[in-house]
Amino acid sequence: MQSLFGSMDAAMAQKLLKVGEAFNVPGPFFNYEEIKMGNVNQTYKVNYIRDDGNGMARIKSYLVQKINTYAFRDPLRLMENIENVTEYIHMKEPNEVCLHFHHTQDRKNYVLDKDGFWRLCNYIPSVTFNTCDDLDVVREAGEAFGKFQVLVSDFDAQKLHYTIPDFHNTRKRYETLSRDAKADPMGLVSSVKEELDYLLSVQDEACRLTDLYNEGKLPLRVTHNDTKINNVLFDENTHKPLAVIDLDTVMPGLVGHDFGDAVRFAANFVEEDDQDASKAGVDLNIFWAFTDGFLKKTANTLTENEVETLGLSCFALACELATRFLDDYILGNPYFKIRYPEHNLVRARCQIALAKDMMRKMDAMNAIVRQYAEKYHG
Ligand code: GN1
Ligand code: MG
Repeated sequence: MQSLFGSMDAAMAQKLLKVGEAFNVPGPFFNYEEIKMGNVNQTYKVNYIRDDGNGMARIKSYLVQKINTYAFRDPLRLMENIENVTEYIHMKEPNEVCLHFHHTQDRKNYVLDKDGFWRLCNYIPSVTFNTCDDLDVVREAGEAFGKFQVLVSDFDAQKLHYTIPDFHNTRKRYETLSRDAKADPMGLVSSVKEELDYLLSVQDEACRLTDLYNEGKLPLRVTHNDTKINNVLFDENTHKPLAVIDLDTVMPGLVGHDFGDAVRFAANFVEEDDQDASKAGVDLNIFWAFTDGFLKKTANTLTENEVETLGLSCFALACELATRFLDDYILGNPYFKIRYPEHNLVRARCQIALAKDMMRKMDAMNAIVRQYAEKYHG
């Protein structure tokens, strides 16, 4: 028999319909599509039919997400953070587009049922970029993340829960990798010896950012912590940034975490899971454009040590992600979504190749950072 929901998975459609009902979304359910972008949570664009006021039907969309509670062990506190941070941003910029999470009858911004932990927010019509050669767009992304940093800089960090403790503690990430490699639960470690050896050989350099913080040489700020360029929504026509999204990891952190993560994602010649790691590397033009945008917004707020370690932070984040992907591969992929068995290993190799290229280009990267730090330090 043909399903009422056509090519959609009928059980999933029913589930999303139920979630929508719990959040009091009006109008008949039309359809849904899965948004495959994130590597941790499940995301769906859910469409409803509305009357446009002239007797015609129009589509009204929402975003529904199922939180990965293996990654986010305390989703209630995560939603508390999101509520506080989004409210704070909206208060400061009431006229800007922003995410708004809906509430249930009993004023909860989530639904917890036998299938998981769900939330629902407005859908912002926009485009996103996984890779981008347009330097203006990259510069705008740098400005958007820089602006976000300044916007949340006076948010009371005491109010923030650590949604994932030690998220960017590179030392801890290395400890975890070493421990899991020793345990070798899937018997895979002998096949990744080259990757493991490389990562361990650069451990001290990769952890220098974390060490400098522990020595009191870098200030703790409120940071986004997941600054992939696809977490900036751009206007479909003008390609100007509309909003920074994915606030699950807004926590106290270092400015280098946001800068470094953005660069390791956006300035790579290839996507982070390209099967041909030999193509990975830093595109200095992209690096230059992102740095220009980011420092335009933040240069005045940064300490000397922060500026001096921005180049290093890119290497640190590439290595940190490589340790995370490799660790997940060794454990049988419990954390990141994968599309094929070697996916996490492919990701790890790509980050390693990128990290090596960053090492070769570190002087150039530092020079670019210095140039823009001086330009925008007024
Ligand atoms: C995860 O789910 P997504 O794509 O926003 C991860 C990031 C990684 C990224 C790698 C909470 O982000 O830290 O950099 O994958 N988020 C979490 O693609 O672990
Ligand atoms: Mg994320």
